Amino acid sequence: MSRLLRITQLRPHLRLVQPFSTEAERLHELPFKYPEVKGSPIWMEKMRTWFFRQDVDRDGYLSKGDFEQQARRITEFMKLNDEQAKKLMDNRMHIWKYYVSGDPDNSDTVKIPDVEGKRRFLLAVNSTLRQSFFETFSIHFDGIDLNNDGEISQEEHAAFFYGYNIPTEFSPEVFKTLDTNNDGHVSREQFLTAYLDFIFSEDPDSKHVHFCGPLLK
Ligand SMILES: [Ca+2]
Ligand SMILES: [Ca+2]
Ligand SMILES: [Ca+2]
Repeated sequence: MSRLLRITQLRPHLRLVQPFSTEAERLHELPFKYPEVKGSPIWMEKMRTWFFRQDVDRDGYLSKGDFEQQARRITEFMKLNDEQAKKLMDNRMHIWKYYVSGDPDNSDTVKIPDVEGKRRFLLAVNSTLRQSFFETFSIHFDGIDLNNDGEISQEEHAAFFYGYNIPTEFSPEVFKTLDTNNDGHVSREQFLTAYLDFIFSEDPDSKHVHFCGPLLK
């Protein structure tokens, strides 16, 4: 059973549990600075958008094929060489394996329903799984930082949007909200801060509401 599917077995009254952390792990604490997610309309809209963006073949499910397509689209957009393309595909498969971790079945065939996924996701974001979101998003950063220089450039960000089938015309505006020190690059901290805010915040006025492009109604 996949990690997200297993989330359905979590009891609704489950509350956040603060893990052990040190000052040096300030970034790792970010997910726990947000209160319990209630599933407000703005949050549901964001999650609908997030799932839809990852569902690249638009069949209403998240599957391994979607993650393969993301890698292929970015490879095409950035004209990556074979070695870079393989590294990117490995990265996407790493993320996919996280999604289906613990699944005793063939993970190629495991699919996560879009609509059900949001309900399950609400349980997940209010559990200790918050820490694993942080880890997965950090791996995601590695897959967007294609030249491995520790920062996301404007072009790499546009490729990230292209991989999700988000019109790249929206990339520059979103990039500006990520690059909070305005130096033309998005650091891992800036990326994670925005991604976590997108997933855990219910503030409709947050500047990270459009992390995955325009919200889908
Ligand atoms: Ca799909
Ligand atoms: Ca880079
Ligand atoms: Ca920056």
